[in-house]
Parts: sequence; C-alpha cells; structure tokens
Amino acid sequence: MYKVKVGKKILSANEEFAVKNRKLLAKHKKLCINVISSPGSGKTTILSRTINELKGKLRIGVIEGDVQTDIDAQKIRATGAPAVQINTESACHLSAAQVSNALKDLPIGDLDLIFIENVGNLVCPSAFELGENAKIVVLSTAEGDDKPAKYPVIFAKSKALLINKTDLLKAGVLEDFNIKRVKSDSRKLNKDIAIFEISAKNGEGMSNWYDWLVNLVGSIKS
Ligand SMILES: Nc1nc2c(ncn2[C@@H]2O[C@H](COP(=O)(O)OP(=O)(O)OP(=O)(O)O)[C@@H](O)[C@H]2O)c(=O)[nH]1
Ligand SMILES: [Mg+2]
Ligand SMILES: [Zn+2]
Repeated sequence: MYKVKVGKKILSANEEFAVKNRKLLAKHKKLCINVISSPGSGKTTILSRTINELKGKLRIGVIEGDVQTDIDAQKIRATGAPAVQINTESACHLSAAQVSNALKDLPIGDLDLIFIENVGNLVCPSAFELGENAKIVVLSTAEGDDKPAKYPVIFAKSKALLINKTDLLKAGVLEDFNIKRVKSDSRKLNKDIAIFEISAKNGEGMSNWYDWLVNLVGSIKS
C-alpha cells in the first residue's frame, strides 16, 4: 500500500532552481530583472544603451536567452559588460536551471544588476520563474496597441512596461497606435505597473527609466 504525504508543497524542477537562484542573488544582494517581449521589440538595444549610459553608476551583467546564435551576447560584450549566452535550441523560454548555470559564469560579486534577456515571446516566458526580483515587459509601437489585452499575463506580472520605438509614432508612420489604450489596458491588469515611453534608438524618454533602475538597485542593497 502507498502512503501519500500531505501538507508538503511539491516544487517543480523549475521552481526548485528558481528558489536556488533567488537565494544566491539575495545572499549577494544583487538585483535581477527578467526582460520579456516579443522578438524584435528592442530588448538588446535597450540593454546596450542602458549599460552605456549608466557606466560609472551601475555595474551591469547580462544573461542572454536565444533559440540560436550568440548575436545578442556579442552586442552586449561590445559595451564592455559581461554577457553569457544561453541557446535554448528549440525551447521558446528560459528555464531556471539554465539561468542557474549561467549565473556561475557571471562575475556576480562585481555587479550591481543582472538582466536576463528572455527568448523573444510574449506568452510562455511569463510562466517560468527564474529567481528574478522583477519581470519587465517591452512593447514596441509597431506591434500594435492591442497586445496588453491579447497577452494579459505578462502585463499583469511585470513591475514595469517599456513602450519602445516611440520615434516611429513621432515619424507619423503608425497613426493607429493608441498609446493611451496601451497604458489604460496595462493599468487595468496591474494598477502599480511603472510605464516608460522610450526610444532606445535616439534615447528619448530613457532618463526616467534609468532613475527607476538606480532606485530599485538601491532598495535591494539597503
Ligand atoms: N526605430 C526604432 N528602432 C529600434 C528601437 N529600438 C530598437 N530598434 C530596432 O529594432 C530592431 C530589433 O531590436 P533588438 O534590440 O534586436 O530587439 P530584441 O527585442 O532584442 O530582439 P530579439 O532578441 O530577436 O527578440 C533593431 O533593428 C533595432 O535597431 C527604437 O527605439 N526605434
Ligand atoms: Mg535581443
Ligand atoms: Zn516556451
């Protein structure tokens, strides 16, 4: 006869690694942010610009998740920041076990902040905890203003929303993108979400995002 144990929460393999990552980051008092968006919204461009413009203020390392290639890790390394590339082969999200391995290859002690650039996908990365302190979601204007309504989970779970490629709105090539709708749909899902309107291409609107990041790093250290 089998005895069934009750009362003990059984963690999935992913959750176990997420707990391990969270403990490691807490021990070192490092902020870790999981960056999620669809392909091409501008994650790597945002991270590269952020690293360059916060030089001397924040020491940043990056874990890059992609199905194939180390193109994004190379772009991050070109800024002088350390980057570890994970290739998921066919998987469309990063797992906490992969992040656990990648953390071993980053000089954590020398960093203030670790970004994880997840695989470009608005759906399943939101279901896999990696041990991060916060998720952020990037939506670029060219993707359309209905994305918070159509992919609500990641907007509900994120601490911040970066609306990127606002230069395209100013160029007048996306008349039907209603930024007010994006903001109100996101706030309906998540009343506390911080929203930044940015262009990673020309740097417009990025200073509020930098202040927010510097504050968040400070809150982890204190
Ligand atoms: N016009 C404009 N183009 C941008 C902006 N940010 C990024 N791009 C361009 O958008 C394209 C994709 O940018 P990436 O930074 O590679 O996007 P990503 O989200 O990292 O893409 P994946 O890693 O493939 O998911 C590149 O050609 C960038 O130059 C922006 O603010 N405005
Ligand atoms: Mg990228
Ligand atoms: Zn997936």
